Formats: sequence, C-alpha cells, structure tokens
Amino acid sequence: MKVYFIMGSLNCKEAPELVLEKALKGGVTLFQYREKGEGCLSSADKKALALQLQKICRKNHVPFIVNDDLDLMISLNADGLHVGQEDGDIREIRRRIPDKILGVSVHNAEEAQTAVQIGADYLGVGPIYATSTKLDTRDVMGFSVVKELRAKGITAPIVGIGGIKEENAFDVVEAGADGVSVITAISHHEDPERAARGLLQQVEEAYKER
Ligand code: 3NM
Repeated sequence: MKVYFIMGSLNCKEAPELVLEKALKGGVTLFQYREKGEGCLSSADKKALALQLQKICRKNHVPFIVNDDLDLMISLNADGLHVGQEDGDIREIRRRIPDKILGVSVHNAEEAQTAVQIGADYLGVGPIYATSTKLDTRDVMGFSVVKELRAKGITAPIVGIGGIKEENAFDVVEAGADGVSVITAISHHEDPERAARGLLQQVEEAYKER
C-alpha cells in the first residue's frame, strides 16, 4: 500500500505504458487503471490499454487493480477492483469477486465500518488535500480524518488520496495511513521514476517514526 499509483490515458503527458514503467522503476507498490473523464478510452481501446498495463505490472510483480469496472476486471482476471460509494452495492461486488483485492473509497467512519464489514481489503480516504484531477470529490478533509478512523478502531489498510505529493505524503502516513495514492504527483511529473521514489522515501520515513 506504500505508493499506490492510479492512472488512465487522460492523466498522462506521454505514453501511459512509459509512465507506468518509469513509476514502477521508482518503487510504486500497487497500480490502479482508472480510465475516466471526458474523451477517455472505452470498450476495446480501454481493454487494449488495460492489457498492456497489466502486462507491465505482472513483469514487475505489482498488483493490477481496475477502477470501477467489474466486467473488465473479470475479463482480464485482474488482481482486484476499486469502487467508490456510488459504484454499486459493495456487498454484492464482494460476493462476485471473493478472492480478489477489493478497495473501497470512504469518507467517514460509518462508510469505513460498512466497507470493513462487507470484507473490503483496503480503504481509500479522500480528498485529503485539494485536487483538480477529480472534479466531483467531497470536501477536502485533511489528514485528521485518517486519525479519526484509527481512533475509532478501523484497522484495515488505509491509503490517503487527493492532492498528495512528496511534500505532504509524510503527514498522511504519520496520521495512520499505510500509504498514499496519487495520480498527478507521478503522472504529471517530469520524471515519474523520481516522483515515485520520492514518495516511497517519505512513506518509509513516516513508518520509522510510528
Ligand atoms: N479520488 P491527484 S481524489 C481519483 O477524494 C480520486 O476520492 C479522490 O488525483 C477522492 O493525486 C482523486 O492528482 C484524484 O490529486 C487524485
């Protein structure tokens, strides 16, 4: 969970395959294919890119997670699925993919408890900081929400998301997250490998302090 890189074709300034290769070299530990937004790839093109990225993840022994597309996840036999609160009945989704990694986006203790109850493998919490990558986010919550979930007894793996960069990654993990998930901190960086390495260093520094 340390450095969870999320990306789709619209997030990249160069070929997505290249961005992912570089990010993995820098130390990304988990990858999510999130093909979303106006003008994004669909159907066969979406699947074709997914296959390429999945192959790269396999080669690097990093799990490949699909965002919000259960059919694509199943057809690729991907390692897991990530869903938001608006992406359907999470209990039913868990039933459909009992042996896969299931991540759920949560925004408060109640959603976190429900996700844990249905058997989510990890929780994505955000937006921690302001982001312009996703337009329909909830209000910025700061890293104190991670502290709150831990204080309320949530022990499931947590990744923070939203506006996380090398400069603020430490605080998110110090607050109790197991890692950080980022899109543009890596995908828009002039050197995705260096960006991933910098994030990993910050997360590992914060682990030492805990
Ligand atoms: N989900 P960046 S924020 C995909 O709050 C996503 O649930 C969010 O992009 C949430 O790292 C977000 O570029 C976008 O800020 C994160």
